[in-house]
Amino acid sequence: MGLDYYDIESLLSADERMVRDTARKFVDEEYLPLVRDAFRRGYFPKEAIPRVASLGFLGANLPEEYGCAGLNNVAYGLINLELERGDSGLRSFVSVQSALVMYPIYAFGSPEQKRRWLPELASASAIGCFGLTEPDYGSNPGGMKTRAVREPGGWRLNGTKRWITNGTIADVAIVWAKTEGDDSRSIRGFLVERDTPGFSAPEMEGKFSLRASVTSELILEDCFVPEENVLPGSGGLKSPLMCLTQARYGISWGAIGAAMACYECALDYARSRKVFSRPIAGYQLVQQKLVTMVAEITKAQLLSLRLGRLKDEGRMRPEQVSLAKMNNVSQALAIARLARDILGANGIADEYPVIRHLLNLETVNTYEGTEDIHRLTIGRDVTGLNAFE
Ligand code: TGC
Ligand code: FAD
Repeated sequence: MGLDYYDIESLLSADERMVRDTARKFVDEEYLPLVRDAFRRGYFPKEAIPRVASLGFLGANLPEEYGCAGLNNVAYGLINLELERGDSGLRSFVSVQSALVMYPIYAFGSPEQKRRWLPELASASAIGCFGLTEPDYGSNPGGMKTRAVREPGGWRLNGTKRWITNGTIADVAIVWAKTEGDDSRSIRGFLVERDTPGFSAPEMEGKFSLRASVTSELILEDCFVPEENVLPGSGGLKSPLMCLTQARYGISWGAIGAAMACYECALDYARSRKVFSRPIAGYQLVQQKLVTMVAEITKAQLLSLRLGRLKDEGRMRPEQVSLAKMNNVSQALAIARLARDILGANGIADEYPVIRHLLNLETVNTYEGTEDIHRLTIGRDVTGLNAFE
């Protein structure tokens, strides 16, 4: 079960607990044995993909008619928590497939696109990626340079996307492009299939974070995309931002899992590690660090659970998601740093999961909107003044 200082367990339904336990068992028995070597050598353990799909974790909160599990958003959040207790790269894989590929097809796709792609993506017969960020446009995607120009029967796409999770292994990329000059209101989503002439997705090298995850460039050189591959319901920057709201919701839960893994490791270590006369857990300075972790994890658990209940009631606002993503990830990162410190020299060794989580959380604090961007989003909401202009 893990750290549960406020008996949050009793706020969960039997179904939610069952889903959580299934994800926990998968991570403990099947994923943790793979991830240390994968992180060390820098690859995503793809052998886990069929299991993740067969357990119903892909698009888990989308309807059963498309081959999905039809779970509520709290159960979906608990899956994210457990997967990221394993590794942020595993949660990233599931987040991208679910919230950034299946969700936009579900929300903006034609009936044919939904019938074709959603069951394939749920079963992992197809893998997807989401191309929004560009080399010069990350926090400000409205400035993107990627263009789609109309042609008979479809569109001609040119541009480069960078830092794209799953890119190299994706069968389909959701690519966001402007269709009229430099106007962000003209942004639309395109389903670019892997074998499209002019499309390539080289993997990016040299990451010290999310090493057990595929991160890629997407290069589009005169790619022809047929009309039936445009997401007909997409229009304007708001469409990709709506997808980000879904993914950020899951990340707010996921970060708690990484924090719990770090806390539990630090607590075990502090109880058994003797320095001077006794276990370091008996020293006040170490207890202060552990208590900070307990307090921040408990607050994050309550924040995400409340957010999930609001989402299930259809009352969740994007700015509330910003608060949970900003708080939970930045606190998880602070917790990972405290845990690393408690482990002393062992804190930098991959014999323990802490340094891996710490390095991963540096990415998680940046992607899906940096901590600063979420702070300014909340600032705009409470003051009515826009700091982005
Ligand atoms: P702005 O004028 O604020 O908004 C344009 C329109 O969109 C609406 N909107 C949202 N709708 C839904 N959800 C949200 N979160 C929304 N945020 C804004 C807004 O109401 C407006 O609607 P309308 O009807 O008036 O047109 O746009 P802006 O250009 O001022 O930008 C605002 C800002 C900075 C907050 C936004 O650009 C932003 O969020 N930037 C951060 C970019 C980001 O997060 N990129 C993530 C890329 S994907 C990724 O990182 C995947 S990692 C996955 C993994 O591996 O797990
Ligand atoms: P910048 O926008 O250049 O920001 C640099 C710094 O400036 C940050 O500290 C930022 O907070 C700060 N800053 C920016 N604007 C302001 C402001 N107005 N006021 C104050 N400070 C500001 N993107 C995708 O589209 N799809 C993916 O699948 C994906 N996966 C990713 C996987 C990994 C491993 C990583 C690292 C990134 C991924 N991203 C993905 C990209 C990610 O979303 C961007 O990196 C992120 O949005 C930040 O953009 P940037 O890196 O260009 O930073």
